[in-house]
Amino acid sequence: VFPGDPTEWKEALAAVQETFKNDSKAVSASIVHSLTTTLGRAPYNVDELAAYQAVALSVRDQLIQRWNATQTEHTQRKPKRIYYFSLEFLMGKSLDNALLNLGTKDTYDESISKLGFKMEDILEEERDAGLGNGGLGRLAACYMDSLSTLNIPAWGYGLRYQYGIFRQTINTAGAQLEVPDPWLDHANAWEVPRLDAAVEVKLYGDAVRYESGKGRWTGGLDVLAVPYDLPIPGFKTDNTNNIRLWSSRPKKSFDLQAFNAGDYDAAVKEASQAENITRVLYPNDNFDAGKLLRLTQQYFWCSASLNDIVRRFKKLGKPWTEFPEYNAIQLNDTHPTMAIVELMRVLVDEENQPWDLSWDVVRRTFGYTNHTVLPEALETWPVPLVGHLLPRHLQIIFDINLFFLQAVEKKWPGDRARLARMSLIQEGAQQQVRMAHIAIIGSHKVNGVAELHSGLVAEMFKDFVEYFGRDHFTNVTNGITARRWLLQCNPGLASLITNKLGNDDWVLDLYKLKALEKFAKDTKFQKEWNAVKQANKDRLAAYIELNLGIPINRNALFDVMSKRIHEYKRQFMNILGVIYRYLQLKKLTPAQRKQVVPRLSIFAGKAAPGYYIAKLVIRLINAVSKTVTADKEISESLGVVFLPDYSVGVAELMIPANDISEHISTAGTEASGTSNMKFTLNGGLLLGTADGANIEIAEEVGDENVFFFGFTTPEVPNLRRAHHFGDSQFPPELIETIDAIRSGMFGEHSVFEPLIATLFEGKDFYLVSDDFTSYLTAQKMVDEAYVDRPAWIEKTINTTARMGKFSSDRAVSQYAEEIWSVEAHKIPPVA
Ligand code: HBZ
Repeated sequence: VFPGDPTEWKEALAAVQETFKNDSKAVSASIVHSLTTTLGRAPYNVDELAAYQAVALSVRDQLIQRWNATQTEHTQRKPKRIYYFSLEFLMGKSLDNALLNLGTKDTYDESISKLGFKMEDILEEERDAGLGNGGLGRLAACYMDSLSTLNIPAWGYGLRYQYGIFRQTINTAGAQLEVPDPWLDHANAWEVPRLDAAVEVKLYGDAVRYESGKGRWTGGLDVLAVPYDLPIPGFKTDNTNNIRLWSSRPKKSFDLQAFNAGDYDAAVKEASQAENITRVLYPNDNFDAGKLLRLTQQYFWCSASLNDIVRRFKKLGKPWTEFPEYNAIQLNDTHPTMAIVELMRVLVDEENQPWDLSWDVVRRTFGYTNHTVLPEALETWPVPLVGHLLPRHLQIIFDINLFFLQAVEKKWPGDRARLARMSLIQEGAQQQVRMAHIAIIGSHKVNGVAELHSGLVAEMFKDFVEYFGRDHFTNVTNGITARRWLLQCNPGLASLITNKLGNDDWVLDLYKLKALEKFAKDTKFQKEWNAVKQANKDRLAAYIELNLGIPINRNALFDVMSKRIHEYKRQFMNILGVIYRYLQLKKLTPAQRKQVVPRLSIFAGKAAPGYYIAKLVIRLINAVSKTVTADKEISESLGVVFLPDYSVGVAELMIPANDISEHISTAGTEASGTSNMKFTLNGGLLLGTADGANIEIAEEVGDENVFFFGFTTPEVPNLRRAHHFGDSQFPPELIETIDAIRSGMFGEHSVFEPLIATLFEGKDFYLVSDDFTSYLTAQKMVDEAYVDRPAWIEKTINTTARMGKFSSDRAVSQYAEEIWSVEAHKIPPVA
């Protein structure tokens, strides 16, 4: 339906379509159009940044066309939609990904070079969208890519932080310094502001209860939530989903009365309070900071997003009982749990629905994904804090709890201990709201992110398993998108694979890589495979030399460990292993040293700004790097590098260059891991513990192709007990290593004493001393295996070939089928 003259509309739309043709003339015209109009540049005055922005705007226009077509189709046909609620979307750069997904990269390449630029340089101008901490945020980004590719109607909902994850710099002492990341400073070409679709969100105020669970929330502070949309293209489909990010704004810009009375502070107080909500991403991963501003972010986001969904649903004119037939909401960890309470409030208080009906609607709508079993990461909020910010929600939480505990009591009469364990409220000096409990009872499915982890989740919440049945809990092993994590980041390997297999079907069906197995022993193919690896290593080496000034031996075995710095992930054990290697090398004669496989140990990752021990690990790595780099006797055989400011962009450079990657968490602590999948997909071998998805990777690629070591999850409690009672022995290799640190070999040792103390006074909670010897043995096996080049390359080919399971397409399909009951809905071709 067109608002005016249909012919005028149709001709105008056709003319617009004409500018989106996939030929270099049309593309040049659209780039130059953006340059000379929107960006206001004359041809003599175009630098690379402006060229990038013009290209991005041109590509964005195409995405918006598809976005419009997708949303129009969905509005008309009303398929069920999935809403992925995530406080983090770690998107990285968008241009290259969009060009590959749209299939227009070659055309743009041609046009860009005719206009006098290089694609490579243009791509480099883009800033990473770092709206996430690590695995959880990047998983959300991979899933959005798969949802679009699989033609599943889906929206992501998140926050538009003004400052994403901090930039990490390293000072001369080797310590991490945090620098703000004002990523929006150069306007963001990928977002579409929707000022007309802003919604109001209420905070603070007072609440009253009426009969039968109903109540009313009054007073308080109203803030505006303004949506910014990011169109998310799929691969080889026109389907273009949406990520809607909310930005907070004051409802009224300032208080004129206070201003006129000369009280300037008060005049702007409310305004800045509102603006602060989406100012900055909390830089913790796997840790609950428990701050009022964080809870405010969570509620602001949940309320705005639900409001949006409810508004859309009401337009359908369907009864509330059918809400779950049109909407599925997936909670990415407990961060969006308030959405459960908010939907109850909307249904009961505002839509006047009965309590039981509302609770049933809620439970059929939500699904909850758990990403951790670490106790320090499980969210709880002090009851007084919740009552202060969200008075009505606190009442609703207590009411849900009352009904729930009555039902538990009915099932297990008199079991007071069980009631206390299952309550939504944890008793103690200060009452706390347990977000995981709300998420579990307010959802129809709870899932962990790898087989082992999902088992641990079911153990941790065993009361809930007994109450709801084992079916309430399930597993969906994580996955990664092969579009970004092979096709885009490793074009050399991607085209080698495509040429060998005769097509690029593997991009849409990663199991197709299996066909590579039959070439694993083929000498010619091995040579080509290895040449790609070497080129990727050369590229990374050049980057390190340029940025850090550390000379790199390109023939070394590249051993990469990049992820957030955490005690449970045990970067400490890795660097202790590196020190031990260094000490052994020092004992050899130059001739003997020549026999040893040269090794380059590369580390990258950010530490939470307040995480003292993690920051000491970074200092130790840099201290070791400094000593080893300065030791000319050793530099051929060992290199140690800490690459600063790990990000999606840096990962795209490091991952294709790995010979091995390390995933060495204490058994039972890493929920899944996803970089383990990225590294192995890119022709590297996995060195790891029996933890998270490592176990499933080993199952798929074969035990003979991974290097596993260390104690297993069931053994952990006994080992910890032994440390507690002082019954554990430290292996001599570890003593030798610690002595070396204490000798001052890596600078003033007192700096590192608190880190060393985690092994002693800290009772070695993460069991470094227990796993150290087997870790060194595994490293030795890596060295030995690497010498036999054909056998090594065969292993890496077979590994890549068997990674099909770890595609996010498989994971998302599983969610769609087993949790969301949502089907693909292909839109008609756009042009
Ligand atoms: O989620 C990670 C897990 O540690 C990792 O094993 C898993 O593969 C990945 C995807 O499922 N968890 C996180 O990344 N968690 C966070 O980043 C986080 C951020 C803020 C929080 C808590 C956790 O408040």
